[in-house]
Amino acid sequence: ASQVEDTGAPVGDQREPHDSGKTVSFETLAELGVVYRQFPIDAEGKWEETIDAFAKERGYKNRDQITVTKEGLGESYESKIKMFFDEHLHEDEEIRYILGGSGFFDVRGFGGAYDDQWIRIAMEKGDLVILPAGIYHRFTVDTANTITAMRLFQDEPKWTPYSRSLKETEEREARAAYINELRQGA
Ligand code: KMT
Ligand code: NI
Repeated sequence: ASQVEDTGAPVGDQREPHDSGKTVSFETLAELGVVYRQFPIDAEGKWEETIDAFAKERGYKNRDQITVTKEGLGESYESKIKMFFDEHLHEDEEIRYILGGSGFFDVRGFGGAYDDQWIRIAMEKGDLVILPAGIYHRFTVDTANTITAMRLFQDEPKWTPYSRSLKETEEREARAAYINELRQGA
């Protein structure tokens, strides 16, 4: 994966790379509380033990799988991917491990050089990302239109997306806690 900055609103097809040509460091991601790891998917299946160990260490007791494809979603495909691409936050972490296909997670910078700018994380097979609770983000498939991801979570996941467009997100506990953490880390 590579990180690229994508400053603008999506112009044209959200699935296009929209590559600004600027590379964002992993350090910048880490400063936003975003964890990015690679656990290559090997033919022998060793990756499963690696993921099990990682999940155990972080207390992710549960997991499931999500597949986003035109075939799988049929009529609702276009509306579904537009939904994923609406800027939002959650009250829990969002953990995704890519089992196949590819796509982009965009996260908003906060403070410093990337304040309120989109940072695009290109995700492919073997990539894992943890988006902290309270971070503004969005997701899209790329032009290949297919991705399969493992979703990891602790207990009952609180994945309700709170759209930034509704304006109340700034008042949310998870947002306040996130910003507090960033300030303490700075
Ligand atoms: C989400 O919550 O936006 C998703 O899970 C998108 C698909 S996961 C690659
Ligand atoms: Ni989300």
